[in-house]
Amino acid sequence: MQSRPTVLVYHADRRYAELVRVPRRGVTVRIAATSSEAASAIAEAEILYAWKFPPQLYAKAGRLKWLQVMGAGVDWALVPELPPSVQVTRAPGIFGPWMAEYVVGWCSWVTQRMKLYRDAQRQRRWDDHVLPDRLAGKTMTIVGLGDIGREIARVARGLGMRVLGVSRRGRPARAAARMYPVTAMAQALREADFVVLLLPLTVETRGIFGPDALGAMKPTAWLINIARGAVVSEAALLEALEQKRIAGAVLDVFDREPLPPSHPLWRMDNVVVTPHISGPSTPEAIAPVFNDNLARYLAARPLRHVVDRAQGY
Ligand code: OXD
Repeated sequence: MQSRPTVLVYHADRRYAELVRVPRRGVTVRIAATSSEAASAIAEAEILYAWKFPPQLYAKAGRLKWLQVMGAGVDWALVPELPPSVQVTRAPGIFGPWMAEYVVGWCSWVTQRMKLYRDAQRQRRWDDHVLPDRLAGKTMTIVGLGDIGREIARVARGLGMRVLGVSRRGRPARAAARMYPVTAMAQALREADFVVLLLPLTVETRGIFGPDALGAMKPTAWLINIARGAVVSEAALLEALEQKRIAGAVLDVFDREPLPPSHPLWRMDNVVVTPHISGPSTPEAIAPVFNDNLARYLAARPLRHVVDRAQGY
């Protein structure tokens, strides 16, 4: 460890750096808002606090020991260029409440038939032929039951929903009435009224949600993807949506972001597109996680929330 380690904060929002609470021994905080600013600071950095750091700059990161990820997913951080000795830490406990409201909000949009009543309102039509439905009694299958999934499960259960979970090994979890290993995912999908994707993007999960998974869903079921676009086979999803083999999809993440204006998903009636906002990162929310780990780092104590680089999450 350098006597006064350098923390490089890589983000355009300066509040991330302003909220770094420096313990007594001190650190030097450097800020980079752009890739070229980062290029001139990375060689000094022992600690990197960043969102989507440019991988080509790791070649110069000779002193780097620890990367604290801002944001929920760590796939962008676990690139081959990142030196193997660097510890990566995530920020759990922050995104679950946001994403739970997103998921339950859009599930309610479906069951409360919000689109239908708004359309009727625009036409000044008193349409009382269709009644809303209830979330209570519906089944939500959450694929990827980490800390975010458990929070979504808690909120969904509070509304009377039945929650099934899918995880790598399918180990029992209090959050779900029943857990399934990923090899038996189709069984959990068959029962779902809402399927929520929350798996990390890894070599194993890329494209995991393809024709078989979509084919296992009920024609009345909705898919909600708040994981990564690439866990779903986009071609299979477009086909399932076009042929109405599933009721619809609420998509916050895409293969290509921003979603190109010519993309067919924009114009599909049974698709809701949101611009990757389901779990926003704020400097205020992540600062306590970083500052706690910074104090540990400087005291040579083990860091918390360390990512298993081999597993990819
Ligand atoms: C993410 C995020 O990792 O938005 O996708 O935090």
